[in-house]
Amino acid sequence: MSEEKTIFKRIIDGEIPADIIYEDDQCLAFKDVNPQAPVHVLVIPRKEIPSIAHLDDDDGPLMGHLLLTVRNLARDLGLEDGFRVVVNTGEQGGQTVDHLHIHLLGQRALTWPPG
Ligand code: DGP
Repeated sequence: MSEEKTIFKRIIDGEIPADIIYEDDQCLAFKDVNPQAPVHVLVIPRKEIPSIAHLDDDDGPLMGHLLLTVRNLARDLGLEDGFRVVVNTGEQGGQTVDHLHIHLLGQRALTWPPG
């Protein structure tokens, strides 16, 4: 795990721009730069947690808040026909940014299994 600031921490700190659609004291949500669906949003905690594997036991309320934020965004973005929530974790999980993030994908029929 790198000690350098991640790209998402730089977005949190306002050092690089992002298309932020929601933020509060615990998290922010912004459009993925490489969208895989018409709606592709990332929800990230302000707290620097590298991945789900790095969660502390007392991060439960924060994770609940992130999922409720996903629910609210899905509602606000008109995803009433369904959506997918993905949290890539670690090298084999396809994680490329070492700051925990939840992908919210929608507005197209998503297939299963994923690649
Ligand atoms: P993952 O593979 O789960 O670690 O997904 C990382 C996602 O982050 C990927 O879909 C592309 C997105 N991403 C990477 N860099 C940036 C950036 O600078 N801005 C935005 N908005 N998204 C980024």
